[in-house]
Amino acid sequence: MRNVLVTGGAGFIGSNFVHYLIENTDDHVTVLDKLTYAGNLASLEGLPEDRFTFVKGDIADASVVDPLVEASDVVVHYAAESHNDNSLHDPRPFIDTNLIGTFTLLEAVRKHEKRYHHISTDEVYGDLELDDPQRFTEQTPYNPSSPYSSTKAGSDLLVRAWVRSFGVQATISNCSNNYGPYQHVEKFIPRQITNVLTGVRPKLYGAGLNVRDWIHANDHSSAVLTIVEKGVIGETYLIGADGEKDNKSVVELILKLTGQPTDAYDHVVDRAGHDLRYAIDSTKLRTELGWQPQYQDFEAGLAATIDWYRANEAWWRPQKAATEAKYVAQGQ
Ligand code: NAD
Ligand code: TDX
Repeated sequence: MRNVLVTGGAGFIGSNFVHYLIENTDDHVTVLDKLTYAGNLASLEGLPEDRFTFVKGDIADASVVDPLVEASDVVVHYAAESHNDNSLHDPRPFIDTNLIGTFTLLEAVRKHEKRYHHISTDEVYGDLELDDPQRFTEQTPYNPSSPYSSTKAGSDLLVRAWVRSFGVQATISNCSNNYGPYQHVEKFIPRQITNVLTGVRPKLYGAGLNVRDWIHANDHSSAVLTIVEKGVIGETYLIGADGEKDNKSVVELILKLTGQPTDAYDHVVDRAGHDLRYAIDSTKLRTELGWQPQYQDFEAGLAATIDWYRANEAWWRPQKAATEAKYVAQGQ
């Protein structure tokens, strides 16, 4: 049995990973999470008490981080400020958590000589043209666009430097856009699902031609566990499931699956600096570590996600009105 420290485990992807670890290993999991607006303890309900510990705290606070890292065998670092739109209006928390927080964790894993896995995003590579036949690979140069993605890029580079300069035993993964249960209603897919469920028309930024490469959060979790167990120290692995869709098609599919007319949405003000297209080539992870995604039917995965939001209104309802009001105030 390993002691796994999961930072950001009360957030969307972190909580999915915690459930996945509990179901697929005999590990003990400790979650360190600051419970910002994006953290929700309800996402961790029902976990077995003898295998799960929750600690409320800030990853940028060395006095909290140090003893937790010392007591762990593996650290998997999900905690972040994660929303591009927020980073355009108030970048400071992105610097504090994504850069200083990652630095604080790296110093602790260096001191205590612990295995570390760093969760990152495909957004560090910037964006692609719609008709570019190439996809992002581990060799693509970094070219981030937003305050969010630049702080994630900076955090990845800190990890690379700590591996090379101090011999830290780390791996990095850069994943494409996730969907699934427990995603905050500020994000694209849950915003549109819960808009429909509350009688509000979905909101598409600009023309809606931007493309995202969707992967189910469970497939992200299985990829991360594969890298933690079989990944080569110092290596980066791209995680993706060949799920490219333009935003307009996703909104139309949500409307179809909820029995609405497929044109019942609004175009709203576009995001500043809006990345056009992300696309991941995950050949390295598949061929070198033998990983395969399980959720390859996007429509079925989206339908199951809609069912989850229908069945779990108590989970998202408290955040919905304030999140939507903030968007409306921004013309979005
Ligand atoms: P999220 O915003 O849903 O969750 C982030 C969690 O981190 C929250 O529980 C929050 O309380 C916690 N947190 C924030 N600041 C903290 C701090 N200073 N100390 C401790 N905890 C703190 O984010 P998410 O969408 O689950 O993303 C998780 C990770 O995955 C991030 O590193 C993100 O960059 C990466 N990622 C996300 C996606 C995606 O599609 N959402 C894709 C690729 C990579
Ligand atoms: O209401 C909306 N309407 C809309 O058209 C919202 C909230 C978004 N969009 C568009 C913007 C993007 O093109 O949908 C797309 C997806 O938007 P987000 O859910 O905000 O995701 P994105 O900006 O692509 O970033 C996500 O994937 C990569 C995560 O939030 C990041 O944490 C991750 O790194």
